[in-house]
Amino acid sequence: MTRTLRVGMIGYAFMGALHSQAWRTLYHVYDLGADVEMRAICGRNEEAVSAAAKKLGWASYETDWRRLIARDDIDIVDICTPGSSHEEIAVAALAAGKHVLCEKPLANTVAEAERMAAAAAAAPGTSMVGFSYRTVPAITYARDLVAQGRLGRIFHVRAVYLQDWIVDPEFPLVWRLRREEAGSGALGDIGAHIIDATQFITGSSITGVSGLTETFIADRPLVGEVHGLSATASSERGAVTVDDAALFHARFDNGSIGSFEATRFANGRRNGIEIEINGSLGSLRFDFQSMNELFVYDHTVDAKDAGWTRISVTQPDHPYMSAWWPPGHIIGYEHTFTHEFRDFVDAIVSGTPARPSFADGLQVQRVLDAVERSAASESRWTIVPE
Ligand code: SOE
Repeated sequence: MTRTLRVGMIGYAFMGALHSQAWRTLYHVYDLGADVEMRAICGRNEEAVSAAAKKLGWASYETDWRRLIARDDIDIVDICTPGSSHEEIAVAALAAGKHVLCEKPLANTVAEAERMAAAAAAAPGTSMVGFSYRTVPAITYARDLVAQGRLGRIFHVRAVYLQDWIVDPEFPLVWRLRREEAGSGALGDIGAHIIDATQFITGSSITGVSGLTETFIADRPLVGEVHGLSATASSERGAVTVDDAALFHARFDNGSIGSFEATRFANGRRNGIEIEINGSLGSLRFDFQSMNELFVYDHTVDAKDAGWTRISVTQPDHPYMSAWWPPGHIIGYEHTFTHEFRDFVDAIVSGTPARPSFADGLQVQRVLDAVERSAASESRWTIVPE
């Protein structure tokens, strides 16, 4: 008899809608070792969450996450809430014997992440943190190329994650701009992605950083009313308590050095992720806005014939692509969540650890914390004399 995995998801904003799409698609696209049912969605506002259940395809809804994780018809808890609630929900769900998928970053602090990783290590359920860009086929293929030694010794890691959704100083003070809910700003929200993705691609860990953060707009109008994914501004104002941008240098344990930039003020860059790795035998370059392509430079070719190869990562034997369409029929952002959930369900069915694990999420949290401590100290900051 085929096993059924019944999913309960907490949150219904952007990530909730995106995860719903992936849960809806997963079962139809992959031959999983289990049936997957979208059993319940959870949110505090009953009118909004009942409408979301209907619109996003969930069989029922709850208004209290504690009731959701207590249900014996829920096997997987999918956490799509602000980071301030990740630990409480994940630890309770793991203790209730559930499998837990938690959106990134794992937590708002290292201490929270340590407790979550310890709970995951002790729990019977499978757990994973949602660094979805790992499952962009071109990024997984980049990892394969590095692991095969195609780039040789790695010298440079270069990564940016550029957004511009809060350039308007009157954009309201949403939860991502408040430390008590988000933990940090661009650094933890999108900087976490390029930290995880570059460590994943290189198979190497960041061992030290030197950081700089900036908050360009110090206060904003408080949120008035929230309608779906948008919010109106009230007449009152509040302080922005997180970074708007973070830049940092890093050393990796493979001896390479890295430069990173995560900002929400790159005006004109909506969701720009660019990664370049330079090695002794070649380089690779990835641009999320052309996410189905990977540029590879082979240094071993005669200089007269050397150049960048533009690989269309759409062949069936490219990572994850066998599930979709014939070569050249490209995929998008939302497909990466179907890939992520396929990996999670495979791990549950096979009883093997899922990656990225909560321990992986804790390591990223430690890098984030190191960048913030470095930026706060500015001990290495050298003033240019006038
Ligand atoms: C906002 O920056 C955000 O929704 C991130 O939180 C997601 O992780 C990223 O995939 C898209 O942008």
